[in-house]
Amino acid sequence: MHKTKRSSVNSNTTKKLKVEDDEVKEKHADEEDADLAEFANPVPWQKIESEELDCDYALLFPKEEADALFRKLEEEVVYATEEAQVQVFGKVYSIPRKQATYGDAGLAYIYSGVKRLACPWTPTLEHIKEKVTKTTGQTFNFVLVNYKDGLDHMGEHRDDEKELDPFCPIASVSLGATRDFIFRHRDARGKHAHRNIDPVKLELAHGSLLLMNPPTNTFWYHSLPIRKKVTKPRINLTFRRILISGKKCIA
Ligand SMILES: O=C(O)CCC(=O)C(=O)O
Repeated sequence: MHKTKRSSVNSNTTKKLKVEDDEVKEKHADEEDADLAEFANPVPWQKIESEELDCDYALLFPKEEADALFRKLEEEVVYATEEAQVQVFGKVYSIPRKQATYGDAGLAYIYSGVKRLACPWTPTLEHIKEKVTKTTGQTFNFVLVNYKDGLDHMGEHRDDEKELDPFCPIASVSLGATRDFIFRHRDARGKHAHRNIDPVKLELAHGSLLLMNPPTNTFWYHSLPIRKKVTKPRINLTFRRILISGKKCIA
């Protein structure tokens, strides 16, 4: 009897423990699902492919959130006071846009022959970086911020500096006016073109994320042409991962 009673108490306790155990397991499973859901493409991706070009495009932020991010970046980002410049074949040119660079402490990036030191992340840049990381599973330690209106543009170039991690995509977030964005294969551009490969033309919308996956930037140049009819401004953020072993990356 005693034994039976004990065993019945034990059995009740075991049942209770089992119910609690199941609840804990369920809670963990829910948390895991939520984590996975964040990583597992919460946005509908569009694949953009061509020969040696591999990009993914998605609307990352809905309009209202993108509007708020634009406003916050307007308050937080401090653009270089001196005229932004690039160096091409040893010659220094002014560039038609405002630029700023943010990133992890001590990082610098040599871009078109000009060294740019990273300012500490602002809260909004950090927030956008985290969202990009959660969506893509990739980590970034640097961002180049470009601010443009319709007359501002960006000439053809590749983001292929040796300081960049060659396995990490460049993640380009656009806020503000929609702008055309054009890729041209290195063998099909300029007077030395020797192959017939169609350019790839995209529109980068407010709140969008364009992922330029390797080896895109080895083979394809990209540019943002002038669009005089675009009167509204645009902020573009290109998140990058700089290799920190190279001495050149550290200021
Ligand atoms: O404004 C853009 O979308 C282009 C930015 C870009 O090409 C770059 O930062 O390398």
